[in-house]
Amino acid sequence: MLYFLLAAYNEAESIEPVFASIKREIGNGFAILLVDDGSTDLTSENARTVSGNLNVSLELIRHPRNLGLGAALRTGFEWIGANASPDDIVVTMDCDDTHPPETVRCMIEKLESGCGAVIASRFVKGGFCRGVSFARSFISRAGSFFMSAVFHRSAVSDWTSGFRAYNAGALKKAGIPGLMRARGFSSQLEILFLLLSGGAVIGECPLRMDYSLKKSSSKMRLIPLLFEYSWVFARVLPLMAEKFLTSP
Ligand SMILES: Nc1nc2c(ncn2[C@@H]2O[C@H](COP(=O)(O)OP(=O)(O)O)[C@@H](O)[C@H]2O)c(=O)[nH]1
Ligand SMILES: [Mg+2]
Repeated sequence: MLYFLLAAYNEAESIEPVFASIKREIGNGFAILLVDDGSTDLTSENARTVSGNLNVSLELIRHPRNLGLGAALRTGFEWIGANASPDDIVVTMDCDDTHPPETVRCMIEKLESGCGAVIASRFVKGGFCRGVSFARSFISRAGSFFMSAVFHRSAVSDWTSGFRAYNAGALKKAGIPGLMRARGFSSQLEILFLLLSGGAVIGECPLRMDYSLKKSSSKMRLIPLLFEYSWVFARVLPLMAEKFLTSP
């Protein structure tokens, strides 16, 4: 089974285009697992209506209040752990209509060839992100460049893209969600660290992303996020260092 795990916070406007583009691209044989993280708009209501109209299978989980992206992903992975089988595939995407589902085909192929997870990367050949501010683009690129230089054996080029496909068995093997602690956006980095330190092979596919399609405003807050990253680093670095920083 193919699951689309969408963590959403106040994405009412994007629900229809996101569900419709997944349906257009994938057809049948998938389910959407939406974690509505305490939205104050019509995110959940729209999800129910649109999934009914499009005949899409929907599992909706609601947090009573906003707990953060990491907490929502954790809830989603808990559901996957309890309901999916090890061969199932979990795709995480932003619920803001900026992640093109066409990329999923390439991601599934790489999972089938043995990767534990596949990242839709802005920074591999053929990938790009247009419509984003110069400052933000520079920071993501420089951050990922730095990480790839330090952990060059990982072959990861885009450390913070939230558009990923995971093998459900690989998540379990890496202790996800049990070992997840990050509650915010830094959870994406934490998940990758947990997979890599557990020995998973990570693949990448080019992500062609048009950020100007985004309907909601960005919920990413840079300064708190930098603090969160330092905390994730401090916690997981010892595990990573053992595998990636010692001589081969
Ligand atoms: N569950 C949950 N999801 C969130 C939260 N903040 C953002 N998101 C979702 O995480 C994804 C990424 O957020 P987004 O604003 O698109 O960040 P950007 O793409 O980095 O500008 C979107 O699908 C949001 O709806 C949150 O507090 N809780
Ligand atoms: Mg986004």
